[in-house]
Amino acid sequence: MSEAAVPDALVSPAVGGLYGEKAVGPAVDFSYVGIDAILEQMRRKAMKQGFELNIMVVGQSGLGKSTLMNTLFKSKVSRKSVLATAQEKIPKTIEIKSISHDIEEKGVRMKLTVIDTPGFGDQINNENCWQPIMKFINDQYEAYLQEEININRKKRIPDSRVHCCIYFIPPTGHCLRPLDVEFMRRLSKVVNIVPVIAKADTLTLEERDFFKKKIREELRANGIDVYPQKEFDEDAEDRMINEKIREMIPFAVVGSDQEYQVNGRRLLGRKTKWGTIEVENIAHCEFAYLRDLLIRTHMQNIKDITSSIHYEMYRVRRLNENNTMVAHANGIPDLAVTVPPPCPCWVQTSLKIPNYTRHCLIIEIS
Ligand SMILES: Nc1nc2c(ncn2[C@@H]2O[C@H](COP(=O)(O)OP(=O)(O)OP(=O)(O)O)[C@@H](O)[C@H]2O)c(=O)[nH]1
Ligand SMILES: [Mg+2]
Repeated sequence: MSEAAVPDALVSPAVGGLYGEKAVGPAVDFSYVGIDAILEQMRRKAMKQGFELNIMVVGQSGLGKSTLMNTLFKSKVSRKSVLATAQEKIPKTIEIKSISHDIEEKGVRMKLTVIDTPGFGDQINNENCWQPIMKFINDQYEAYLQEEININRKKRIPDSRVHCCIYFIPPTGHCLRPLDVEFMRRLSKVVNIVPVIAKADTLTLEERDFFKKKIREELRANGIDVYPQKEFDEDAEDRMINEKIREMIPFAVVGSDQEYQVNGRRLLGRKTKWGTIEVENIAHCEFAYLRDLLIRTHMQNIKDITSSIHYEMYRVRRLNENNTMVAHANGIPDLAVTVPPPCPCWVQTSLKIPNYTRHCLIIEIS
């Protein structure tokens, strides 16, 4: 086909055509295929669809979970979209509750959902107190799975899966409590856990550094893999960035939803007799690092790991269960159904999941 015979509609957007003006001017590079234009197509699609992120907060009563979520909404994440409200006291959380917030910035829409939970481990006997949280997380996976396997499924499945669980550690300055270890060990197998030291303004800088180091050691000793998990680093660059985060975890945070005027600037802070603790100031606390990890640098990765690791394990296990039930109903003995062993997170043992997780992912069940 001669050059003149190319229909207009086929002219690459990169040289005009579909969206722009007809190409005039500099000679076209004939070796150019236009593969890079896929990025623009993906960007347009993502802008239209918007983004969703579901964050859960868990921890002992009074550690500032609800306050921190308000801080997150009112901080630079969504300051523009939050109307000034009367300064009311945050009530005690008594049930698991989801609050969604639509945020728009530079034409990008995001639905941020926070799942607030009541004080965890407040009873005299705290055995199995992690179960309601585990159930909530699994219920969301189940809802997604049911929609996914529906014959007439929605084009876009509503995603209520918990992408990340922020676990609040009390600022004791000593070490993790057995309850903290138990919760994180069990839950880190089904959801991305981001531990934080609550009310960090109650610790001196030395205490804070010591406590952070101690917690990291204890997590390691107990085989608890919190987000960003080493196992899921994709390449050397990923590893380098995530290693820095792993060295900082757990973030020592301070929360507040009260705005103050300091040196002519309006900011979120906690006013004390000796000054104002600015929650977004990294010299005062590590809230900004937490926010950046969740929203600015790792949001897509947090969602990808939820979908390709945690949800996938749930899906494989549930479909295996169904297959086994059908086989039993048809009188087929167990051996005829070749199913992999159930995922460790499901039998809820304290085993550390080895690379075996990845093997689960490639098992397709027809
Ligand atoms: N010093 C200090 N106090 C805080 C901080 N964050 C919250 N508080 C205060 O701690 C109290 C409890 O805060 P909440 O946010 O209701 O705590 P919660 O964890 O949601 O409590 P429950 O709903 O009972 O589980 C409130 O008086 C807050 O103002 C913080 O970072 N530092
Ligand atoms: Mg609360």
